Amino acid sequence: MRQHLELYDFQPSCVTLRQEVIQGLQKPQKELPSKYLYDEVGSKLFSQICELEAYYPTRTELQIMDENMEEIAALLGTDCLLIEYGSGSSLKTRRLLNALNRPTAYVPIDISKEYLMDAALELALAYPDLEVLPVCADYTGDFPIPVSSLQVRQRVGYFPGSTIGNFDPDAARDFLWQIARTCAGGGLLIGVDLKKDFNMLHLAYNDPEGITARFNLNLLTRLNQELATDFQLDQFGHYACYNPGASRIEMHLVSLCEQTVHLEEWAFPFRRGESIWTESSYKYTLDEFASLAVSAGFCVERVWTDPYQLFSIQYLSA
Ligand code: AVI
Repeated sequence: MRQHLELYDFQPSCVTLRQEVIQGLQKPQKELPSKYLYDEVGSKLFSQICELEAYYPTRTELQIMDENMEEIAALLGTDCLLIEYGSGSSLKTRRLLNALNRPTAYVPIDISKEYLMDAALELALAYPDLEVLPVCADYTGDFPIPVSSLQVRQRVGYFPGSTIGNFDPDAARDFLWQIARTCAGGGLLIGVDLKKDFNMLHLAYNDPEGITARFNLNLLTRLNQELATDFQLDQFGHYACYNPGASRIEMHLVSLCEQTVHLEEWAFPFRRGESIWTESSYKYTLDEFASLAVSAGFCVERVWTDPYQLFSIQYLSA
């Protein structure tokens, strides 16, 4: 058993966060990158979202996975280096690792260092024969993938949860292209959320328990803590709606009054009702996603869905 895990640390600095916040709050439509929703508290809140009745993607993806695990494992084959982009709690990974025949190494990549290390350590203890190589990074960035000390037959990317939906289409293609290069000769197992009834989508991002609202507002708490901004949390509200023309959920933080927020010498005025756009979550048809995957250099090998076609898991070869 490996008692100690080496961390490959490429965590973006506070300077990057500060720059992106200043840039984003100066835009006519204020915006903040959704990756900053995932500090330690945000990651925990997101795990709670995944348990919600209203949030169908997680349980549907798990159900599809469970029903098709044998076939999925057979496609991935033996002796692979599994690279998970945005590993979070690595919950789905355990099911995959249980089914995989002799996975050799696992590279979880996440931006939240504490969360990553906790999850990686738990996994290393649960799978003593697996080489766990945690990487703290913004997974869309440029960083080297650690080399396994063991014999690896192919690299397989794992990107569940339809996190690809949080990328605008051009950025999604660029990111998939980057994975296709990293995993050339192997493939990518990816979860993709599908277009559906608008009301179901609305409920998933406006849960009655208010966890998604807390997740969204936590971004402002984080900025107050890490950059000493002076956001008044009770003066902003969570707002999420589906934009059918753009095929995406848009999540915002809406200013409930006229106010000014400060970051050092910078002042950012808000009108009442003006919002900060914090996240997009694109929904695809199977054909739309196939075009995207092909344009990024992948070949769609296999698609699994649930009986209501709410969600899909796809294996793309690179
Ligand atoms: C991580 N990602 C796929 C989630 C989604 O559904 O877009 C993030 C999320 N935002 C609010 N609820 C869940």
